[in-house]
Amino acid sequence: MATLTFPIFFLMAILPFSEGYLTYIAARLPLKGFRAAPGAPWPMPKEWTNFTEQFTVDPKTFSIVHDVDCDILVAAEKRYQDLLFGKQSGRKTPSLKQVEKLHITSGKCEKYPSIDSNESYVLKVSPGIALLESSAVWGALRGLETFSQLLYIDSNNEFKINATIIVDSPRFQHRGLMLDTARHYLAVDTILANLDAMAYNKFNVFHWHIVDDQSFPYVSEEFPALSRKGAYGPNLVYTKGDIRKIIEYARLRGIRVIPEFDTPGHTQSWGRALKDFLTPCYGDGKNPGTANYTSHAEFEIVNPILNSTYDVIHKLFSEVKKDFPDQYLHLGMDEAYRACWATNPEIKNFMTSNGFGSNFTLLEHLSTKIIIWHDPVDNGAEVGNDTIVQIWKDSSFDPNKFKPGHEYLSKVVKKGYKTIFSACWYLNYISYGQDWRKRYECEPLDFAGSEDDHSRVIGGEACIWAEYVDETNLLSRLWPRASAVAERLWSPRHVKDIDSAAFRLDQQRCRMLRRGIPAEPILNGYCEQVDW
Ligand code: CP6
Repeated sequence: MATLTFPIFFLMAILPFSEGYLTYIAARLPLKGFRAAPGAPWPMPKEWTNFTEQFTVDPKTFSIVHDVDCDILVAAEKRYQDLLFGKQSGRKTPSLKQVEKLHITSGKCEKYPSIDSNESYVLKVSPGIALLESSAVWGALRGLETFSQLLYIDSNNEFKINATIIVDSPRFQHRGLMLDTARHYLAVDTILANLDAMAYNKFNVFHWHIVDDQSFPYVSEEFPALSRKGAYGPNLVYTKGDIRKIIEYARLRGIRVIPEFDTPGHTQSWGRALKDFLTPCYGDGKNPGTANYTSHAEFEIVNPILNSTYDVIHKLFSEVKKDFPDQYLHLGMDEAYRACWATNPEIKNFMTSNGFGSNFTLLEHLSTKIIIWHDPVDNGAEVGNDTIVQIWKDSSFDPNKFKPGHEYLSKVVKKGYKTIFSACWYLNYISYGQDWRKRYECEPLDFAGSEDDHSRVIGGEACIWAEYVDETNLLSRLWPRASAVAERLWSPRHVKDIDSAAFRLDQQRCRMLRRGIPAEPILNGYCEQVDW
């Protein structure tokens, strides 16, 4: 902390400020008279020093320049030239001292973001010029987004920006958002729009729950029948071209794409194309949970005995691995209703001698890293010790208390696994009023544990299961509710003043609206300058 604070005060001393300054460290209350400081960023940076001196920005002459050769930066500059001024590039010529350009000094130009990407940056807005410095291109992307948020239109109808110093880096490395394209198909354009919204909120992982019981929209070259028989329709699929487009769009925004092919449960749609792939459940082994889903799943669990099962999984996952460049694959493993297997004596014996782990041995050849839901670990299975475990259960079936799921998190962390927390961020649950507050107040590290235990929580994910979601409501159901999760995962732990957050979030919602994301309202009132 001390080493980071020093350069700030040093810079404050050398920047020429005519009107003195006012410092906001993250989470201070906004200025009196403002509902939130104009140009307030979301999520809150680690250190934000917002001075009172203002500069104008002229849309006609402002430019962004950078000094490393990087395709990601070239594309980002183009996007942000538009995002900065929107439809208002013809605003009247400003009068005051200007900020004429944003100069980006970014280190390494890496091709794909990864779990180790460095997203830190420093941003200084001073007379004449704004400087954005980062050691990798990913920080430059985050800093550009912040810069765009600092801009506001004042009562003179001019674009303004305050003298500012921001030193920023994320609190958690994995900040994900999960979409489910199996319960309802989502058009590629909707997924791209959602990636835009993710970038506006500094999310960096798109977890794509692509197939499930209800449909199989992934087009496989190895097994074309899977989507031919398992998708909702011949056009309601994702081709190789669609997938490439989505991954490229995400890459340019510093977002990883991690596909989930959920096994051994949730595989009913696979069974439409693959004979003997699934095993029937008998008697009491029928999944009691199917009542919650749209279709009854009598044949829904992978048959773990047959060699053909492993052959399919191996070939399919080899193909998936070629389509998706990320180091990680998500294998699901949630809600594999083990009582089903237990009702079949042959399978029961097989599982007793081979266990849940045979799936993993099989995938060693693919040299992929693995994420799973926490069910197998809860059931006592040992999974590879570099497996990342995602927590979803939240005891919400107990109506008397809102239990955000830390008991599950703490158990898994104490077994030594790295974890991703999602339990309190199931955005498919909706309720009347400001339910973003509950999401905002959920603190992942709010459980008793050592520093080591806490360090194994590598981040979290907002999840939107799509039984009741399709293109008509996805974006407005997610935004700005997911923004609450974004700030919890990016900003320092002490950023938790919810009343001041409300006004900044309202601003962020209006910002998203201006940028074409139909984010729902969180407060009464209206958005100014929606035509910006
Ligand atoms: N589908 C899959 C689901 C759910 C899970 N896995 C789910 C369970 C409970 C709730 C919401 C979604 N629909 N494949 C659990 C990870 Cl409340």
